[in-house]
Amino acid sequence: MEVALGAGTSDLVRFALDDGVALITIDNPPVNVTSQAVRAGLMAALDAADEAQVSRIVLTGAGTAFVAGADAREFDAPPQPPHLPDIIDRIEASDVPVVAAINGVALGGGLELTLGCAARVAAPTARLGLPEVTLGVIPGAGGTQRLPRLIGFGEAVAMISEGRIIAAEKALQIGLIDALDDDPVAAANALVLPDRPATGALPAPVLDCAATSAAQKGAAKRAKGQIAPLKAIELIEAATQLPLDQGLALERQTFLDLKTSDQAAALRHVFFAERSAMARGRKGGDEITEAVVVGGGTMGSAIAYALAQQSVRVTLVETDDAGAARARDTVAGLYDQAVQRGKIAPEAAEQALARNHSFQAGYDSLPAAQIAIEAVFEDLGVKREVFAALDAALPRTTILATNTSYLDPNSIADGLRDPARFLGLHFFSPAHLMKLVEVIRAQDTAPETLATVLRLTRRMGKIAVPAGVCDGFIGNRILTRYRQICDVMLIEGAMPAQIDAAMREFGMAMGPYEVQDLSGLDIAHANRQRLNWAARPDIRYIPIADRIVEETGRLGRKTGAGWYDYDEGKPLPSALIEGIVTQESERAGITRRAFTDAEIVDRATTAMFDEGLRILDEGIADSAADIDLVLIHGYGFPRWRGGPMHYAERQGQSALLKRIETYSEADPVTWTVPGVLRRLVADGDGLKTLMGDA
Ligand code: 3H9
Repeated sequence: MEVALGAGTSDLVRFALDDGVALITIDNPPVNVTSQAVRAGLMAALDAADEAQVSRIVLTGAGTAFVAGADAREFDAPPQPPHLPDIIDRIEASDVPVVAAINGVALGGGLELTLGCAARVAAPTARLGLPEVTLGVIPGAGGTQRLPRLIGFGEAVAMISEGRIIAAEKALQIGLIDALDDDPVAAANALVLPDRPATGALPAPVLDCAATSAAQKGAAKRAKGQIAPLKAIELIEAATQLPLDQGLALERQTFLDLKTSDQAAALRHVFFAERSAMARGRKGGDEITEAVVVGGGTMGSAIAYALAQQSVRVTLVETDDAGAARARDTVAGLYDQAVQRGKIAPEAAEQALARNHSFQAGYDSLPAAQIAIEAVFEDLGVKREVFAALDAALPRTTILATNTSYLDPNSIADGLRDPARFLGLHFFSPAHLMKLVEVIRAQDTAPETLATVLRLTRRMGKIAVPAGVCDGFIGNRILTRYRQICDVMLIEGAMPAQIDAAMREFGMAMGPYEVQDLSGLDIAHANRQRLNWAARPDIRYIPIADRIVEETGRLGRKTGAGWYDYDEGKPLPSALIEGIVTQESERAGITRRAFTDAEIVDRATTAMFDEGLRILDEGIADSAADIDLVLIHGYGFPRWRGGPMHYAERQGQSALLKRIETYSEADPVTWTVPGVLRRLVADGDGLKTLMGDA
């Protein structure tokens, strides 16, 4: 029997009575987060249960989730009562046993709610965890104190410091839940309660120094620079010493401090930016089942493999039989890797290769695919020939996509029967692993074309960022500017190793010169030639990189040397390169000066922001959050800094304007003040208005 809760409560929490048992259902779609209204509803439901003098309370979630945690959208504001810890304390102290019926994900505050309960039953499909550190906070409603009491120090410290989410079966094995059942509500009703005290009254966990040091090492590797995992480890250690109430108070204070930290703000920003990006794939479009990929190199093969993982049948086109056979080997190699990593059984891999892939030379008898993706050599003439052939061989409705990184998609599309079904799909290598794809709107791309492609990329689990046409689109355009600023710092006094170390310390996955050595110096060289940088009045041309390519033939790791010398793979500063750098300073009449690491980071990140602002202002990117996603997922920008736009925005627009003005006074060619920034500061509008962020 459903009972209405008191006035002032929303219907986000439902209350029903059945044979002396109260069923409390949290119904806050899509994932039942514990917003203020839910918390108020829970308190009202507990009041109603008291009043009805029930013998048991069963707590569950509506839909497919139990509770995904606290509502992260509320984290920017001061916490509003009733607070989750108070609800959990009340549940734990209740004379009437409360049993959690975990019907789906129980994460963060959701799992903490269940830890206050007398017992937990979960559906086999449920997943459980305290992933707070991935949002830059720690469990703030008892997780660091109760979980180690329940499952032991070692399991708890690993789970919480990594933010690891586990399957229900594993949860049963480690004692986190008491039973598994397809119908957790019925099972929670019937469960014989375990004979043990409330979780908070269990003996303090026993410190395990080896587990602590493994967790600290893991955090240093996986989450370098991040505060939350280390704080979480400290709190779990504190649980071994402090009585529950003191441990909880310490945890609460730490949670509240971290909640307002820069790192938490950055990680929340990225979390919501990713959700918005994925949501684009839910806006219509057709389902793709049959694709053609042209070009069986590393990129084309990986794209074909990634498509096939979503049961798309892929025909890979090469120029001749030998090329088609090579492409087959490359794709088979990707399946082998998956087998080696235990992701797929050998027979299943063989079947998938046979079922989902075919390889052919030329364009005869192609299937009527819904999409064709070109991944051939980066040459306008070659690409145009490919599209002319595809246009002739495929139905008029087939979407045609180019995987170019730098060429103008509008020129590639020139001459097509129907340019409305043409666009760019800029995958990042290795395409089956990298989550980012830039989806390039060419001048005639139709909205339906975009919708179908975004639906496909969502299915592939990709973070798809739409972008307009400009040189390098979003990511490579910002990369070019970043590298250019670094080269300016080289000629003015820094050395590659210092810049790399400073950017790595900031959190970039690699420094800019290390990356060039890895990817090859010839690509950027060819781009500078193509854009005629040496003769451009709007660019302060620094000849160092071109001299390295042209005079020394050092193209990076593939030639055994580049910006660095290599000793058995270990990069070492090169006297030859440092000589070229100082020679160029002299030639330009520059007295070299020292740069601090902080200045290097400021200049590099301000340059990325400056270029990003122009990209936004030109309408190339749809939002600042999208730019952040591109840099984080494609270029190693630290997630916990939120991306270059978010990172800059936290510094304040006036400070940024002043900084760029100062740089520009000294070097007006490299630095011009973006008009849009002046406008924002003059109007007193926050950068957020321009950024249109979540
Ligand atoms: C916490 O609990 C702190 C406590 O310890 C202390 C409290 C005092 N908040 O990902 P999806 C939205 S910290 C607000 O697309 P899926 C999401 O934005 C929290 N909104 O679906 C999206 O909205 P929209 C600890 C949230 O099926 C929609 O739900 N918990 C939150 O792929 C669907 O999400 C976590 O860190 C949230 N916490 O995956 C869990 N979570 O439809 C974070 C989701 O408007 N969440 N939304 O775009 C997840 O890992 C995944 O969202 C989940 C579902 C696995 C739940």
